[in-house]
Amino acid sequence: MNPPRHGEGDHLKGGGGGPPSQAAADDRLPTSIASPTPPLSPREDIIRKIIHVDMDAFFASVEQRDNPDLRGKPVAVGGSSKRGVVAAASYEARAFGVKSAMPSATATRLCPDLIFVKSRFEAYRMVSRQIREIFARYTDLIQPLSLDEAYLDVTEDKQGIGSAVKIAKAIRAAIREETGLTASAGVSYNKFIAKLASDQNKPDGLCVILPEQGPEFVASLPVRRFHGVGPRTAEKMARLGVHTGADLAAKDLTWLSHHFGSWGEYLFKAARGIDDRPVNANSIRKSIGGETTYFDDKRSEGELRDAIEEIIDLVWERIERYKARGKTVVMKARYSDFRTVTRSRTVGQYVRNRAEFAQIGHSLLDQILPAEMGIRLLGLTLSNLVSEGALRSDTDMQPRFAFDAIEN
Ligand code: TTP
Ligand code: MG
Ligand code: MG
Repeated sequence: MNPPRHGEGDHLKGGGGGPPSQAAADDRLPTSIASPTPPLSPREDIIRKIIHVDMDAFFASVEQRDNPDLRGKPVAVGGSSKRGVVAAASYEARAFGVKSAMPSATATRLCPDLIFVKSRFEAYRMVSRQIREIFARYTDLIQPLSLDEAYLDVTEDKQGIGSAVKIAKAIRAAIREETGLTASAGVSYNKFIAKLASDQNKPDGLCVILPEQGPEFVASLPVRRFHGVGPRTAEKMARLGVHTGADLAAKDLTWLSHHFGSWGEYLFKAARGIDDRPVNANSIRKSIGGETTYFDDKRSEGELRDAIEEIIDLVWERIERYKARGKTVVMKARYSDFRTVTRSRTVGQYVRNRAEFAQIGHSLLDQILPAEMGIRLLGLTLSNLVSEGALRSDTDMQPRFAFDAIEN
């Protein structure tokens, strides 16, 4: 639906060196050769083949697909009210600077013709199920990060297709064919770079980064594109004179640990194109939750009730997706002065349905009402989990509504 903006021929831009053809490129992502650089993975003799797939302007594209009147127009999914926030923006809207997590009022100022559409999670979930089913044809190692994206480890070529790039192409074609939507894909040797690569030629793009191109590719990018570096971390880095991957790679581990704590080691490796994290298909999790950081602090009971409802939707969707059963619900609230409080309730029986979960959520909110000051973050977590099937961890799951929640 979105016309390809970039030909696949330029998929290696930013990768450094002359872009080899895709076929040639893929021949050089070997399944098993001696590692040319320090350990790339716990198995030093294996270079993994990782694909990161991410749908283009996901919620907005689904709305444009389902309502032809919206096609080719600037569309925002989210509330148009004064305090609403844009969840997703169509690429037509992005041309005006409209983007996810922007207050709707700002978006309207930037793009007066912007069309606001209410979210329809059922439709997004349906597409999410479809794409996961497509992924599963090509690999059993799938780590979803959110409804619209996942890491796939295709080192073991389940269908014998012969190359990671061919697999990525087949997946993109199947998604287009079966959902009527476009996805972008990044192909590389680790998760960190594959995710950067999927973003490189969006929308409807493919980008391959070979092991020898990794460090140079990372060096060329602004740090704000790194997964986990939100606006606040990017600002902090800028204050420290770190703007690009190259700036980051110039810092040693001691400096990084001093400024970024336990995150320093990850940054040290990432800046060098190294990421050992495996695609985590089925780790057992102990809790499931979600939280939102707001642009405008919320204080009135009405605002807070609306806010908790949104979080109930977000978290209940995850609970259902993982078929999680738990007895304890924890609410977290952070005040405008950054003080964080939690309230929790444990029930005798597992929380069975959304209504029950919602009732507990609101009763926890009651405990902090009237709010003593504005609230900048709200979250709910279901813990004390008993698995009803394989529950997987989403420790590096992207916050969907928050934009800086992973920075803490
Ligand atoms: P993203 O994949 O981050 O964004 P996107 O699919 O809209 O656009 P892109 O082409 O750049 O990938 O998020 C997927 C969906 O998650 C998005 O369509 C709406 C939702 N979302 C929010 O609700 N709030 C947010 O802050 C973000 C970033 C996403
Ligand atoms: Mg997306
Ligand atoms: Mg995404």
